[in-house]
Amino acid sequence: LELQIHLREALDAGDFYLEYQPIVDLGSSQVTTVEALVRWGHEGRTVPPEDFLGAAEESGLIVPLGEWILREACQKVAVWRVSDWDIGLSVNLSAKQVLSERFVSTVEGVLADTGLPAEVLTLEVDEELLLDNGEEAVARLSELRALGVQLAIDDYGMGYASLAHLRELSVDAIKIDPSFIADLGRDDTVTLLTHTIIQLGRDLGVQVVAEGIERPEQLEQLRAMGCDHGQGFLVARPMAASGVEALVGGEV
Ligand code: G
Ligand code: G
Ligand code: MN
Ligand code: NA
Repeated sequence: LELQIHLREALDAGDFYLEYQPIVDLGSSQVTTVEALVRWGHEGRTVPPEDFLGAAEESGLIVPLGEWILREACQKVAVWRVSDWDIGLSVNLSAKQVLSERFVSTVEGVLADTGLPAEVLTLEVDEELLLDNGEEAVARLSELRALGVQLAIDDYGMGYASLAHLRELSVDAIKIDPSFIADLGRDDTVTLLTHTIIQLGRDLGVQVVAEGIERPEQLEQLRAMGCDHGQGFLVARPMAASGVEALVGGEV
């Protein structure tokens, strides 16, 4: 409860900030998208999202916090795009946010206010959201997609019935869970599964992003498998907005 009060105060005080992690096209090595990642600057140190998102969900603060994250990131990327940089934005959503009453109109309003074209924004949801909330989640996400934004399934492959989700809901991208990438080339089953996910994405016309690339061999293997996009500490770490500005139009 004390944490929940602190979080409310932090939002009012402007103590949350965003980092951005570049996602590259594995063919060209160009940065195509940045994923916004929230942090809490608290008593001189940075608190990672794992340590406060659960409490923010429980208290419902995730709704105004999520709106702040979306607005802040869309504003930044809209400015970066003015200098002719065709950069996209990916934002993580939590279940409570997606299922909240006004979320679709919030997204619509933020796009209108910031002037960011809808198709430049990707909204990331994880499979748990679909597992736990079935029809309601699918209906809400379909409304969001009808706005013209893109949908991505985050941490893909970890959930039960991963394949079925692709049938219920049209998505634009799947992000392969880092646990697969960690064992790529080291575990034959994982390597085969990763290959299969990439192939599935190609067959369905869905973009595939590999997450958690840390070693050069992983990058090479993913390229050879025809994976579209990559993200991970080897490519680039999450960075402040000023770090992204230094990349404009260039390679990481
Ligand atoms: O950035 P980091 O590795 O610390 O993120 C840890 C977890 O927090 C990841 O699961 C990530 O998806 C989640 N996360 C990071 N930023 C946001 C955000 O802005 N909104 C939501 N809902 N989750 C986020
Ligand atoms: O759940 P989600 O995919 O949104 O989590 C994103 C988080 O994963 C980011 O906040 C980032 O800190 C973390 N991350 C990104 N790349 C790597 C990586 O190469 N290795 C590890 N261990 N974590 C990563
Ligand atoms: Mn994500
Ligand atoms: Na996530």
